[in-house]
Amino acid sequence: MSIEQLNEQFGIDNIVTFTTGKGDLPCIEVKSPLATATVYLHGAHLTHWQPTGEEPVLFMNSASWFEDGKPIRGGVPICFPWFGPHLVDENMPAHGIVRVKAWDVESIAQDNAGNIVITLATESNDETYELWPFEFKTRFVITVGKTLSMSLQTQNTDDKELKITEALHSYFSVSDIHNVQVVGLEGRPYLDKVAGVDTHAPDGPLHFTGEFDSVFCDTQATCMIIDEAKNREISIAKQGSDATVVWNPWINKSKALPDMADNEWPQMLCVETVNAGHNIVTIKPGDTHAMTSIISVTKIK
Ligand code: TA6
Repeated sequence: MSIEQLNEQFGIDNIVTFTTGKGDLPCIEVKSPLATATVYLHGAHLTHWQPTGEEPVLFMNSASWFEDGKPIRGGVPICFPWFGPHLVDENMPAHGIVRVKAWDVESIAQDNAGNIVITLATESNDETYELWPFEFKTRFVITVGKTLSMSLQTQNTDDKELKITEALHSYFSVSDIHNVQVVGLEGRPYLDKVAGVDTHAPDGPLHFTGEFDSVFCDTQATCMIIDEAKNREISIAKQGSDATVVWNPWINKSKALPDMADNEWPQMLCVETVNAGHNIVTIKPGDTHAMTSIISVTKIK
């Protein structure tokens, strides 16, 4: 559909507009009294969310690609139907197959509370079947308001079980990674992917002094990013998710990533809503599984 057709069918006057974004990719611009947001149809990728009266909550990297076939780096990449590298074939794309697909718009509406509810969808086809031989339909429901809700809903349209791992790989904007902390994972066991060891979090909040890439399994906890310099706490609550990943690439990994600016890593922190590691999701034929991340921001003082 053209931008004009998308606006005709799904636009909401002065609040929801389809436009041509970076890389000439089509995107949805939300400007409501409650918040602003930007969602690219490429990968159903939310790149911006800013509640009224707050600074932008998501980090967008200035060197990100905005190209067909390549993932956007920043905002909320959708990792599905696998998280991380493919378990057996290193030639397969990292983090699955849908973050580089063009998703379709299923509906856009304003609810009674003034939130904008955007439903995007994608489903299996010959191309995805080559990469992952299963039939599925996945919807991404984004509710944009003073709070952000993102729900990844996967329906098994196959006649055999689906086994998936998945993530809402959210990049948050922070003042300086050296000066923020994460609460909610105290004392929990995790896989430290940098050191390659299983270990335990400290009893207190997480602090960051170097590259941090950790998978916390078996946790449904709400996490908080405490950012005193920005006078805010970002709450990451979740449903249908049994793992949380925390990531900052630090200086060397940033330099090694071709689509990451060298000097922006201090301003980002990923706290990801995940099912991965041994937290694998099994979906029976005909069933639907939902994983939801609910983001809210409060002032510290
Ligand atoms: O979620 C953390 C992680 O798995 C890291 O290991 C790093 O690979 C990051 O995702 C980014 O992955 P990407 O494929 O987007 O470069």
